[in-house]
Amino acid sequence: MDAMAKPRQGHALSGLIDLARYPLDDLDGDAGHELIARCRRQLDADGCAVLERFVPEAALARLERETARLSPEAHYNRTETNPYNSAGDPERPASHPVNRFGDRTNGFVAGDRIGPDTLIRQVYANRDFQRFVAAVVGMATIHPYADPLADLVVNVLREGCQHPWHYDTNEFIVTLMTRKPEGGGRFEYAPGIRGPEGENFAAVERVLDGDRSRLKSLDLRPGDLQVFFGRYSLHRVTPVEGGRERHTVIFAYAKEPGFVGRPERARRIFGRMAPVHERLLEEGMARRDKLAD
Ligand SMILES: O=C(O)CCC(=O)C(=O)O
Ligand SMILES: [Fe+2]
Repeated sequence: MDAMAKPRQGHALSGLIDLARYPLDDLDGDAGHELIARCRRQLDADGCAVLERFVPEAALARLERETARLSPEAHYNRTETNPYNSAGDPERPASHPVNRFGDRTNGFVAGDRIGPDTLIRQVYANRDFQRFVAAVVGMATIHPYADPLADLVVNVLREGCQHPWHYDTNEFIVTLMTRKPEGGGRFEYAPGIRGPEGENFAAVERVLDGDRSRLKSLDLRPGDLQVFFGRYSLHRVTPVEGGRERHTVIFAYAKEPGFVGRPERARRIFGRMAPVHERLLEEGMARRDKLAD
């Protein structure tokens, strides 16, 4: 037995994450530094890092069963959205990206349905995993959300469901695919198509019109972990084909502790609020009342 094997055996995530390939338990060692550097290079290059087979083959069936068990709890919501998640602009032509709306029908299992003993919550809560994600995205520390619905989520796409072309508002997103559909459900993105210097509407319009010249397309497999900066890279998930659902776990972290999503968003995504959202709503109304006086 080599010296490395010992701590791994005892690690909370051993067996669930391929620690030989992804030494989360030894981030300060050479292999840990090399792993973080490799992920950061990928993110620098095009805003996306994929850690293939992050969950090893032997644990995949358990993981897939877990999200399959949770998936009937998904709340589905149907919206039409443009890439900016904003209202359209009647002053601009119908072909303009702000006026291009796509169907976003999506299911989400809320975090309060995902118990502390589930595999995915053990990963989410694990300090070494958090430390690893922070290092990869270039933050000193990251914190689990204080939002009991949006902290850890299973995204369920059944036949015909998709994420139309959009940008994310979060700085980064960490996802783990646990089930792949028979067809479709491909993640496609246009790396760095916009930036702090501008929207680049002309290029975005070309993508929406079907130009694939600057697109990358990922063939994610169950067990692959993805870290993605979605603010500057237009992206989508193509419609799922066939009866097999596409399942991905979304691990949400914030720069600061205590983050809670907006109550309206909770209602839209999960069809309900948690007590913390209700409190926020009441406080907001109380503030507005005061201002009106
Ligand atoms: O499921 C994915 O691969 C990405 C989904 C996505 O773009 C999002 O949730 O904003
Ligand atoms: Fe996204």
